[in-house]
Amino acid sequence: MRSFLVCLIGAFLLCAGTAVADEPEPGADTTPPVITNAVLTPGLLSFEGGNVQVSVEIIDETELSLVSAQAFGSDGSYQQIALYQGGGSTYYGTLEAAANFSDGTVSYQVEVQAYDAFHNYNAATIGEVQVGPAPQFDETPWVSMASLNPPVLPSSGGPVTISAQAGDNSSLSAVFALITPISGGASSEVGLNGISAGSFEGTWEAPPNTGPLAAEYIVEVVVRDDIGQEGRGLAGTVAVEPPEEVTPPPSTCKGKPHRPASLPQGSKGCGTIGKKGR
Ligand SMILES: [Ca+2]
Ligand SMILES: [Ca+2]
Repeated sequence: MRSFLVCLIGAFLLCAGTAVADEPEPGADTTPPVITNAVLTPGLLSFEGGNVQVSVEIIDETELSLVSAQAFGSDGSYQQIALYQGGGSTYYGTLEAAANFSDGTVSYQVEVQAYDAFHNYNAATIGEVQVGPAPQFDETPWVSMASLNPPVLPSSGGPVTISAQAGDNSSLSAVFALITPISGGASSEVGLNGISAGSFEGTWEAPPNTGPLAAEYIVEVVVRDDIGQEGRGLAGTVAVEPPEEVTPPPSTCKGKPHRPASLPQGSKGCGTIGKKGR
């Protein structure tokens, strides 16, 4: 090759007798540069990307005339990397890996080319840098029209139907009602079943109330999506009434004026009915 170029440059007559133009001159360098000991640091980046240091040894027995590096992204990108000679035959450069907002990994193949002074050429893919996927935005699940029926029960308790509309941009993993006694104490959960697209329903069996006051419960509908994000909606409160007071036996004093307690007891005991047994 070189001898051919020399002929073109002006020594035509001297070369005229040379039968094969590609025949190397005595002592000419016919060996391409060697590309070795490549290091990419770091080889793996988070989705935010960043700089990667390229270090590579390019060795030639005579003299290098041109070295260069490129990065080919799996996203179709292309980047020229300037190489600077460090100590000896080591060259350094910087790959700037862009942020990756996709849900897949983007990789960069780094290739190095080198020419020596005798136009011998070599190229090598020296490694790959990976930029991880970005965490994808995922909406929280929604709940609407949470309701319950009936809101008031007799002291014996009974079934309460809880219903809600719910959904998610991806999918739901759980739909349930969380029932919390207002007076304190542990909450309980009741699963809601899908009854039609986006509609859920379940039944909670309210326990009987033996206390002196109404037992009240807060009912919330809780939904979770496939990655555990939670949405909540208040369905309302349920009141279980206290037992009715025991009806006192019919008074024989009905219609008669009650005798003040401060007065001595009358013959028939009227006005003192509440004090029996004392
Ligand atoms: Ca060489
Ligand atoms: Ca979601």
